[in-house]
Amino acid sequence: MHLIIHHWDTDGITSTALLVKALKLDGFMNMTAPIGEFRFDERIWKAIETAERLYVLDFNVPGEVERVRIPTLFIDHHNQSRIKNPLVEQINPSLEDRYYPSCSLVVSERFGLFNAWTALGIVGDIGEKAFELKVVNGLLKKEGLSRAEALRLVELIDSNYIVMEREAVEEAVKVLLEGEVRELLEHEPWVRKAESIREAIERVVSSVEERNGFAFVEFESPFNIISKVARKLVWELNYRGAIAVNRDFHGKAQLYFRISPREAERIDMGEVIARLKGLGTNSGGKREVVGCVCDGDKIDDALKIIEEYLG
Ligand SMILES: [Mn+2]
Repeated sequence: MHLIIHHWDTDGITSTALLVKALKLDGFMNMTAPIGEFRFDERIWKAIETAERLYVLDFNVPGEVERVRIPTLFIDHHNQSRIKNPLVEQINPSLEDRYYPSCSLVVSERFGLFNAWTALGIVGDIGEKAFELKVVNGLLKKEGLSRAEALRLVELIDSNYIVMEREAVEEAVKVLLEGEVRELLEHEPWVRKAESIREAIERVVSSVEERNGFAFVEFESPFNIISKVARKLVWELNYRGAIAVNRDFHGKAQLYFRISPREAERIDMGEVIARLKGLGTNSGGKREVVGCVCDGDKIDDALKIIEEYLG
């Protein structure tokens, strides 16, 4: 059996569909990791035991495949270390300092198969910026898809992981392989999920409070919408920054702090991340964002740290 492990987002799903079609794999099995966790869990390790060949797509886990003992093709575009396991062939242009906007494009080039999935993977990973790329516009045109339709398709495909349905993510590969791209726009289960996600985001955003130009929201939701909420508050509603707290995300607390590029000149996010980690939280981010997951009893201490930076 050929086993494919892929990222849960649109790029991971389209990369998988491309690989299956390019290699004409039948009798394959595809799996994604527990959503939000960059690791192989027991379910995946068990499947690897019975597989003859492994593919890992768009999933930045070089450390995990060091332990694999079957022939593996690892295709990615994230910055990562060189894999030393001789059973693993690692294809990643970033190893030669070449930036690729998506894994789907790496897969397409490797196998010479380009279609709407290639473009959707790119739109999924970099959003509107994808439309600055000739390859994206060319493929969308060929498939008769507008930019709005491409964005909508990404919203629909991503709805599966945002509502945290691992099995639906895995099934999405089959949905892609079995239907026309255009039909996906009407795929009922995805349309319903995308609708509940939109509603949940609207509800949260409408409860925003302002503190010194910063947006502040607290909510409880099983959906992984916190980054979208913060993005909307800063990018669309133009707050200096946004602090969002999901007090019950599958039993954990999530905190997200996004600031505008202007505030990023004043606030040292690296320092914020280090201090949040110092509380024993799982935190990470970059220049303009910090995400943090922790037990509920730590969230108020985390908020106190962030308040110090609001100026
Ligand atoms: Mn990707």
